[in-house]
Amino acid sequence: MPDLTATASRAFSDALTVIASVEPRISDAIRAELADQRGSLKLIASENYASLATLLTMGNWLSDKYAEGTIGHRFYAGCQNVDTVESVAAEHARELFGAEYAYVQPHSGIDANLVAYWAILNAKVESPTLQRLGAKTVNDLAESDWEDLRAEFNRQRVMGMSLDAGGHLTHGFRHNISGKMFAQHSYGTDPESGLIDYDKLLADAREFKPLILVAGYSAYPRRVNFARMREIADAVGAVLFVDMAHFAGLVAGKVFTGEENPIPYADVVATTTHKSLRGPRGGLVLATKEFSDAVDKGCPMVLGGPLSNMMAAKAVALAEARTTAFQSYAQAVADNAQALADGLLRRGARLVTGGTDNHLVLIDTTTFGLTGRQAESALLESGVVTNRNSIPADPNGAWYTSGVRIGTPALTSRGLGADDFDEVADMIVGVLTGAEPVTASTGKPGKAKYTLPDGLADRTRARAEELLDRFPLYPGLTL
Ligand code: DSN
Repeated sequence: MPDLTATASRAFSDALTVIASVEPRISDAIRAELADQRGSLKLIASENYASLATLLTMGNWLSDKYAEGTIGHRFYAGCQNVDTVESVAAEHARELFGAEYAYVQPHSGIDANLVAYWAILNAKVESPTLQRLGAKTVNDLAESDWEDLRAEFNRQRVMGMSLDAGGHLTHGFRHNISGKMFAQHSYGTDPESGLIDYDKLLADAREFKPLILVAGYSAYPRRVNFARMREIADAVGAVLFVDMAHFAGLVAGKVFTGEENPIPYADVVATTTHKSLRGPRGGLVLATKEFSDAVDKGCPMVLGGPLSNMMAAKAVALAEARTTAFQSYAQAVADNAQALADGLLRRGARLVTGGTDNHLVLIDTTTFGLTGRQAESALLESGVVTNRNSIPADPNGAWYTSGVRIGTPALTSRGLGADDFDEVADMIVGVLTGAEPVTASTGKPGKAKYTLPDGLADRTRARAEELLDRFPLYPGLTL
């Protein structure tokens, strides 16, 4: 077996030489990004490190081909190779997740969610306009019918988790198109436990009667019972749509099984491919046969032409996710999150829901006297990369926030284990304990500025670098 890392090193190095001959600032930025990623403690819950094979798949001639439409039914000639790429990626997605149908064209998670929403409207809305026209899908409508249709679709209802409870913008938030195209109602979490209260959710759903019940999250540190979600959707006649962008890797890696696996329960599931799934930046949609025709209309109804090079990279990453090595990785992601939560709690941090059983923890920074923004900045100065995040009933709003979200997928890819995450917890609590908010010029508590004791940031950064030196990113990659 040839040394594939040495081969990849030559490939990347040669590619950078070629790029530098045209625009050296870009090749420099690519090298600098690798250095940044190597040297910082990357704890953003939605980030990861794709494999060298996945990265190499993105830069090639597939990028130059237009291929709007679907496999075997394109609006352009000469798409036979794109058909192969898309078929292989979809086959891997179906088999990996046990789904009836997979659509691998979405360019991002938001795109995937929009395709899902459009497909559900398309398949489910009893529209007088559509009935009047005897049309099967909205694609058959004339321009003059669109106004009536918009009014009818606008009355449709979506019910998703609120942003401050951990839901995503696309689950009906008022500043996202999902909150504009639908009437929306958010469900929160129990004020005491921070957990989803399924009985209350059922009662709310009975009152609101959504067309679409959305399950899934970006910042909820717990598993969801999708069997309960299915029961609730059935009780009110809703379509169950699951956004598993954050935990797709834990589903693929068989950490979330039984009632924690959304695929057997949901009508439509969307995900990104670059978070815990560790693939290229992009999205995909899984669906039951009932919704497959409507999902297949994603491009050009919702999406621009598919990025064939990215679909190829999805195929490679999905093939990797079908291995037992990936299953071990996914289990380590969850085990490491547990170790991180235990380490933070033992050192006095308050965590939303009191802990975690997925890949992320959410620290309530108010117990350190800090906003999320101050905590995020103090940690970043110390070489610890996290992101600020709202917590339930957040007193500081969505910009400053009162929490930081911390995830284990990226550093687990580098090989860190439970003891290492305990050390990470020690660094985080050290910085948050040392940071002091700076009073604003108005005399009110400041929300952005902070101070750190002399030397704390440098000492923490040195500790982080020492830890990371033991876990090289892409071992053997000579760049
Ligand atoms: N940006 C993703 C996240 O950080 O969770 C969601 O869009």
